[in-house]
Amino acid sequence: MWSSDDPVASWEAWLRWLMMERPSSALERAARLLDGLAAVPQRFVDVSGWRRGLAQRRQPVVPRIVLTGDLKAGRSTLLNGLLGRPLLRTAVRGCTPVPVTVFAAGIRWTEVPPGHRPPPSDGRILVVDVRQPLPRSLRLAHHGDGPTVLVLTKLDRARSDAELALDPEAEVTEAVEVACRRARAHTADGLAGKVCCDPRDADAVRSTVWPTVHAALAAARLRAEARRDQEDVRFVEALAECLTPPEPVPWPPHIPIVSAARAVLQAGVSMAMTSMDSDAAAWRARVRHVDDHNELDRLVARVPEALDHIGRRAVDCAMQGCRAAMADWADAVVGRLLAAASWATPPASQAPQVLELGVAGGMLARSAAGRVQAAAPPALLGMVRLRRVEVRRSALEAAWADALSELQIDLGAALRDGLGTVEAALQATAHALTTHMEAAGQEALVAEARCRTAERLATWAARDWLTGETAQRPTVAPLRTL
Ligand SMILES: Nc1nc2c(ncn2[C@@H]2O[C@H](COP(=O)(O)OP(=O)(O)OP(=O)(O)O)[C@@H](O)[C@H]2O)c(=O)[nH]1
Ligand SMILES: [Mg+2]
Repeated sequence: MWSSDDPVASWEAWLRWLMMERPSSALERAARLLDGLAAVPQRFVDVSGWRRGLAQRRQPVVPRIVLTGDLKAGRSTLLNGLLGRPLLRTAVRGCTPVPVTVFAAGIRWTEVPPGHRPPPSDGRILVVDVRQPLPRSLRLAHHGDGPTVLVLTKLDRARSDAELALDPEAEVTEAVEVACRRARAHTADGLAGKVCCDPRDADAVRSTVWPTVHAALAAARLRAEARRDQEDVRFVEALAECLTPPEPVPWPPHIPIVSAARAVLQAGVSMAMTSMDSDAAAWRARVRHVDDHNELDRLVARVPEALDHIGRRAVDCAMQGCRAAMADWADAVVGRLLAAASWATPPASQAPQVLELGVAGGMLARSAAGRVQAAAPPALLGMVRLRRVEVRRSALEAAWADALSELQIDLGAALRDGLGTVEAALQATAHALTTHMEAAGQEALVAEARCRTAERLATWAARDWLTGETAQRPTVAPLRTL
């Protein structure tokens, strides 16, 4: 059998064992195959699931027999009599309103009241009250092409009903014939047996009805066995199909870089714009509360510093946004790589390559600052000083808004110029991840290849067995060179 110490040698031993000891039935072969596959490490077949299925297949065959007929004919009483145990309730008034199933004597018995959808069956017992033989329109459980046994009951009642007739026995015989005719009309290939009885008399049922039912049920058992054989064949065919190895996944898988780079950059630009909006709004709020020239002068003097701060922070935020988006992207790439390379272990860290967009936020801010100061110069002298402070303030606010929107445009354009840099960073990250996965998976890959080869050979051997055909020997890479 397989041992992880020396897989090649033990695989060969296992194969020899597999090939030499040919079991007789398909299920036995499947069982041996599953035992063998269970010992192969890293298999792609769910052996335990198949084993469970196999265990179910090995349960004894259970024929399905349906008891049907008209209401109150004595089905439950008959079944109790046949089995020698009071398994079903019986009563003078109707008491089996829906189908009832019991497992007894290796058979699945189902009592089906007329008019109910019948379960699939291998044979049928038609229980008929001889005084009320099945009406033509009655919907009965179908016999499913299995044998039908007719059991006529309540002959004692029929006899007492006919007591005053000229020839009571002839009248009962006539009733039996009518009942048989009607029963045949409800059966496609004639009756496999017919018997008259009082089902309440359990001894008589065992001695007279059971032999007839038993003889007819032999055909039902054969049908059940044939059905089981078909299911077994389907099981084995499905197993053989499942043993076909999956298509190999191309390696390395394609990783789209250009679209990813755009998305990464866009994430950075959005972060930058959001940061500029909030910083600019905070500065505007400060300007709005100023109501004297000196204070306004001080603010105008600090415009370059404020814009420089806003520009630098925006670039920092852009970098943060890009890095976060790149980290998410790297996670997704690792997921893809892992899906393609089941043999590889994920890298310990998926940190993307360092990204430097090289955008100088401060420099862009300086040129904007000049425009703001020109619109609202800090040092106002003479008549200009007499202007109302609100007028100066609104000029400053307008110039600030213009400068900010220009700064945003300039910064956005400068960031977008960095697309090539982002692409290169993503490319480098993808390359690093792929290389890592390849290196980490080298050993596992060799083991996997051995297992695949082993499993392929097993499949080849197994299919030969299972299908009974001589499968062509697969081309297998020499194990020792892998
Ligand atoms: N006199 C007489 N009574 C019988 C005979 N067979 C059954 N019975 C009685 O008829 C009644 C109905 O019997 P069940 O076995 O419940 O009949 P069923 O076909 O299962 O009836 P439902 O399931 O209720 O439709 C019971 O009281 C039985 O004892 C018979 O041959 N002669
Ligand atoms: Mg009943």
